[in-house]
Amino acid sequence: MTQRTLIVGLGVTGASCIRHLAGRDELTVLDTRAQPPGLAEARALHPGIDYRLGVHDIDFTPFDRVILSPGLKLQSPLGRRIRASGLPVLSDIDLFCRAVDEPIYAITGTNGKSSVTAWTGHALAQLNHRPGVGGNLGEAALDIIGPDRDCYVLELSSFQLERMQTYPYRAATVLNVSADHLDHHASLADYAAAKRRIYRQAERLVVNRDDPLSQPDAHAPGSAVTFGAGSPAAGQWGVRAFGGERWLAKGEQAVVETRRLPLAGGHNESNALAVMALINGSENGGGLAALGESILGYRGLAHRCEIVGVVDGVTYINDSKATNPGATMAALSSFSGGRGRILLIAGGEGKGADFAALGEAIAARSCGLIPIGQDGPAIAEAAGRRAPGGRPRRLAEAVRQAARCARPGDAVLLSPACASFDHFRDFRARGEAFRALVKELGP
Ligand code: UMA
Ligand code: ADP
Repeated sequence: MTQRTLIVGLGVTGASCIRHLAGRDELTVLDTRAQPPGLAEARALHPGIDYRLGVHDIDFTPFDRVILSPGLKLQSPLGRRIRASGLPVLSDIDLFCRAVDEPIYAITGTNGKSSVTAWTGHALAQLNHRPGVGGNLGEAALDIIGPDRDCYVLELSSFQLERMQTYPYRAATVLNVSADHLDHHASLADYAAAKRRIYRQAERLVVNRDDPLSQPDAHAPGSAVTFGAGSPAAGQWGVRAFGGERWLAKGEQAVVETRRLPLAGGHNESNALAVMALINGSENGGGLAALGESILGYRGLAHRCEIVGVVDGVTYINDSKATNPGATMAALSSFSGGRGRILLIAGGEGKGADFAALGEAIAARSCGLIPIGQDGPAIAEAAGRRAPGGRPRRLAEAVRQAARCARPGDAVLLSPACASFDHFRDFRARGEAFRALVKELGP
């Protein structure tokens, strides 16, 4: 029977839902924006759909179900009305899970989701699988479905997870949980609980044993395997010394020497362990040795601890995707201990974050701090530095100041701990601006 479906939101997700359901369901599309981004294409391809734009309420009685885009807050007036309507509320990921039979690897966490999703996709391809890779990473899940795929790797946000009904994954992980999005979620506990929903029906739970907020609820039915920084117990993933070298290991078995990993930093050791723990058992033969090799060719994503230039002996690192304090602290740990100082450029839109722990990390390393944007001064205060007054400093001024202060051997690290929306379209635009500013500095 034809379902009468209300799609709420006409961004990347809404547009993918229209493509997926057009011709099957009777569709109505609602967006509170008068000109949502997917409108022109949707109208051209699907003129028969009923579009309700620039509205915050409609009569819900003609519908059988609602597909709710992740960007629309459940706590917004429209979100509340939808939930009060009594209609089943689904996400695009529910449609995805109903549409595919292949194994799904699902990844969430405060930091490292995109990196681990892309890395898992890379490793599966090396192991002769044909993965589809997408979700919150950028390409909507429904858009990556294809006849050639033999498995899928999905990055899932807390916003997607909190509005989902089904979680049928081959393996799922919450990489870590620290404060983020507290302007959307009622509390850190609520945010963590939304993330842990990923474990509800997963066959295998890949659990960060070092992170208290990531632990699955006692009634999660799947089998658990853990990863973490220390020496692993039998069957678990961790880091061990063999012959004086550090290795990523499964129990007693050495798998990959850490110095061979393509990406630096303790957080990338943790990410590599998560990738292998997710895939282990789906190697297509070759066992742990093949699994270890499969992660080595990965080159990392732009805007995550990416070296974008060395000018006059100073290394410039673009970590624009660090949009919360946890990510910036991981970057500080990765680049500390070198021969020079770190000059950290941080600030932007703080999303209600508490900067106390980041302030301590900056103070403990006595690294230079150049605050930018709306909440840069709050980070300076937390680090015990003089908070600049006047108008918020722009990135261009910060890069020029860093270049004047830096000495050969130092690293200038853009790792803002904040969203970019006070001065940029998104983190990519901020990272590209940084790259261009570094290029202007010299050869
Ligand atoms: N919006 C309205 N009115 C509406 C519907 C949406 O004003 O009726 C606003 C939202 O408040 C939001 C914006 O429109 O500010 C976009 O919302 P959306 O749900 O249409 O977003 P999409 O374009 O579908 O993109 C979403 C994810 N965005 C969000 O969750 C905000 C994208 O993740 C994701 O790549 C895409 O689906 C495909 O799965 C982006 C993101 O920033 C990268 N995610 C957050 C993060 O990673 O921290 C969670
Ligand atoms: P997400 O998709 O969760 O935002 P990304 O892979 O895009 O994650 O990385 C976002 C930021 O988090 C980057 O600054 C990156 O260097 C940092 N990061 C990556 N993995 C981790 C981790 N395991 N722990 C802490 N920070 C991390």
